[in-house]
Amino acid sequence: MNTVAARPYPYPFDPAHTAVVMIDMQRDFLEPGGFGAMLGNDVTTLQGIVPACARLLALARTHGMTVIHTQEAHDRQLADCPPSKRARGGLACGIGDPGPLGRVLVEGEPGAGFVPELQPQPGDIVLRKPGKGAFHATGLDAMLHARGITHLLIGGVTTEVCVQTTMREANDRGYECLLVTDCTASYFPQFHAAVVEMVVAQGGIVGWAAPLAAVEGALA
Ligand code: TIU
Repeated sequence: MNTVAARPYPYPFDPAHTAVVMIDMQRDFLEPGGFGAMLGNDVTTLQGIVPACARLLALARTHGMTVIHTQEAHDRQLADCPPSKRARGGLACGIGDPGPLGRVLVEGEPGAGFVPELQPQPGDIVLRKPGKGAFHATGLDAMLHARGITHLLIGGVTTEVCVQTTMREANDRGYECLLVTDCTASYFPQFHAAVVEMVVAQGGIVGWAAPLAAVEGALA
């Protein structure tokens, strides 16, 4: 067992039963011209976490943890995109429409791909998901059970949308989750801070939170 100095209290985990889940580090959310920008966001607010995310992925591979990259993207016919999701926001260029990074939030398009620094490596798992939570309409739960994974180290974007939704879904399914606080970011810094606080409040009602240095310290 390794133990992370975490909030609200120490987080014990066994790397052999732990997955790093890197949520949606895609060009569509981090680069100009993608879905995040179409929603009116300043995408540069997310870019600062990329080096820490790369370190977390490298650490996971070194210690034999399962690495999962999720990707919010729809099939090319948008058959898995609820009309409500496509209509939301009344965007001039929305989900499925042609944009500077290809069709917005569609699999196989440049925007759906991961940022260059965080490309999946051999042995990593890539999980496409149509929703904000990584458990909705995916095989993630079965995949984790099959590998004996009980603990999740979670990073990616955005903290209050896909990251928080996934962490709550995982918590309800019995996974012990640690939010790696400097490996996740929001377009709204105040939302990021609020999520960290609400996760660890009430005795860790959703799970634990700690910076990457604390995870590195636990594995040193
Ligand atoms: N808009 C926003 O903050 N996020 C998303 O739409 N998806 C993810 O968080 N991946």
